Amino acid sequence: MPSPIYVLNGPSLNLLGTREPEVYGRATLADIERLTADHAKTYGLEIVFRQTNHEGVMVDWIQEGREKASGLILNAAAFTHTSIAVYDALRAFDKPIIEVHLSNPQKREQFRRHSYVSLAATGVILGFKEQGYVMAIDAMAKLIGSGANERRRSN
Ligand code: CA2
Repeated sequence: MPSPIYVLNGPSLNLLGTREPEVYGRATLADIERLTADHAKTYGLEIVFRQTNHEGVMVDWIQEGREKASGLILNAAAFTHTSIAVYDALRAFDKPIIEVHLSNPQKREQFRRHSYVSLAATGVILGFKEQGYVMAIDAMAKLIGSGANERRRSN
């Protein structure tokens, strides 16, 4: 089995399911973790799923992933729009990076339209609520060539 895919979540995503369901959906972060882990399993992939409200912790986890992850799925929440520290950590991450957002920041306030994460990401998935994480697993499995893909190719 390849190294796990790191799925990292930024500030206030621990509050999902409690407010603004029309923007972010009804799923809690625990629901999203289950959905993502179950879908990853269908490709023979494992995930490490985490959330933090702290920018330095996010930087530490991205750096940890350089050694321990086969790819990164990142919803950096508000750090997306503000954090050069996260951007610099992503620039040093040499494996695929998929940026995910539950909402579509492009059709919201002006300050959400710029993403430092996008400058370093392999690809971006916006606006599909919790299904975006499932779509990111599909994309990541293709990018890293999961066991399931390997099996399909050899048949
Ligand atoms: O749409 C996304 O996934 C975002 O990353 C969510 C962030 C926002 O700052 C980004 O612009 C887009 C906000 C996450 C906070 O989520 C809450 C959910 C329920 C209650 C309070 C906060």
